[in-house]
Amino acid sequence: MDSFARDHLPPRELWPDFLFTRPEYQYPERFNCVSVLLDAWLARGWADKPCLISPRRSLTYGALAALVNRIANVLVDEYGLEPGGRVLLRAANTPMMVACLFAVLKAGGIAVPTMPMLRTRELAYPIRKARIALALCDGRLVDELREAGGEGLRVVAFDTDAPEGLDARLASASDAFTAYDSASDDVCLIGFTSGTTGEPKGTMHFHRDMLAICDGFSRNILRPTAEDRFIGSPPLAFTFGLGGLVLFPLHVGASTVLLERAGPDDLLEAIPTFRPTICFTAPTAYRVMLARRGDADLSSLRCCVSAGEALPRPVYDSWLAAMGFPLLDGIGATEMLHIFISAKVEEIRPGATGKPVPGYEAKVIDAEGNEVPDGTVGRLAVRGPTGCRYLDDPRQRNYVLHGWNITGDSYMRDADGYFWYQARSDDMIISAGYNIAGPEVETALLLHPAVAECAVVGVPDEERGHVVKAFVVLAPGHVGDEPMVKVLQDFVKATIAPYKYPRRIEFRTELPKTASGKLQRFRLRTE
Ligand code: 3UK
Repeated sequence: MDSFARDHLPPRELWPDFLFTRPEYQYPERFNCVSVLLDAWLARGWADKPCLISPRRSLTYGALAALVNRIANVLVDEYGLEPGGRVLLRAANTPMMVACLFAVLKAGGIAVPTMPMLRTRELAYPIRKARIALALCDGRLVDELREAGGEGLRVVAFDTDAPEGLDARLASASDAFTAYDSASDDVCLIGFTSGTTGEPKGTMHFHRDMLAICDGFSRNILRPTAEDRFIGSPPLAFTFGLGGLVLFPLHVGASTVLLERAGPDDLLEAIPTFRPTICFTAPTAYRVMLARRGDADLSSLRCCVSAGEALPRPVYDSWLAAMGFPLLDGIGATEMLHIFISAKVEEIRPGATGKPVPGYEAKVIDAEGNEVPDGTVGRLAVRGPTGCRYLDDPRQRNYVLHGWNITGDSYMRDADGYFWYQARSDDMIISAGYNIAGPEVETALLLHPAVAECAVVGVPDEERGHVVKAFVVLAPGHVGDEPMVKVLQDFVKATIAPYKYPRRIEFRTELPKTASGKLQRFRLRTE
């Protein structure tokens, strides 16, 4: 047994509190999450039911289970994977990516999924930090990984005809494999944060966490059935995607559509073809889908989850008007594995994120850690069945305070217990004594037809401390000149409280984003 992950968990006193009181979070002391998510359906006689669907290859539950077993046998017999061993995974969202992930977990290993768009430099960090010696990689993406890993990393290609690739080994491997009997608190996943600030952090998650998010947000808020078909954009290396596109569907015996490219235009093309019922993507993608949908037949959809960034009220309103059902907003974090505040469709309060997912507790605190009265803006603190455990990282002390996870978001709770997002705490702008939430100004700007994208930050100013500055990408056909600055400033003043208007506006052709598509406002702030 390789104890590296266990040995590099934070010291116990820096762990968040874990709450398991509700009946759905009672897990046995030992189990392998793959047995519950995959093998259980075969025992039920569902081997022929569709599971993974993709344009190139689709797999039933039975076919996926057999493939996972073959890969697990090769991992153990040929590549010497031991329980606790880390395996880096690199691919777009494909059936083989899912099969490899489950094979690693089933053999007791620890999966470290990475996004296909990461380059050599960005891959080197997780390889070193998580001490990874073995990688399974889509054959089309091996070059940069080999360069990043050097001598110490064995890279095995998959989805390739190459004789030394994984696929060639599978033919002779057995399709039977007994799951490693993991402890419910054995690490099975290290998810690296997308790094809106600083170096990525490795978040460690246990076998029980894979089920806790299914029994949390999915079972209580999303409520899918075996008849549902999932689709969406987030990479499986982003826990938003892992949960929404793999764990949630498999937990209920549903099917899921995996797309290698899943931008808004790709979704608009795929939805009429595959007729999914549930979609997971980011608010910006829903906004673009609405604008470009034309006469695409989206009628198969019954539920759409928005997370990753704040859902602007105008996007919520126009989606509801156009589609007849609301976007389901939820805030999640890599540290928490998935969504912890959201609302059932029938309990949505437009503009608010929602209430804590059953099993989670949330509160709003001040700088000293004291709870503030309802209606006051402060820092969000949460705890529940999942929580932050960074891999060997001093920043654990910033994220966990007195057992509560501090997500870095500013929130306000109303008298009915709904949580209202304000901004990332770093994106609250204090200008001449006023608190201004950058995202609120962005929402106002986005209502103007000339604005395609924007980011609002506070920049230092002698007189006011900070002033509101907007970086704007204009829609095609508009010119970023002085009159346009005035037009947009007047528009914001007429839309929200005038003191919030952007005193400075700079036009750009694009905005800095992370690999998972989030705005990197800190880069604009520090330019
Ligand atoms: C922000 C939101 C407002 C917020 C994630 C769902 O985004 C995810 O994880 P990350 O670690 O980022 C976490 C931060 O993103 N955020 C996420 N959702 C919302 N802000 N409204 C939202 N609905 O600042 C949070 O602290 O990349 C989302 C599931 C799994 C995830 N990992």
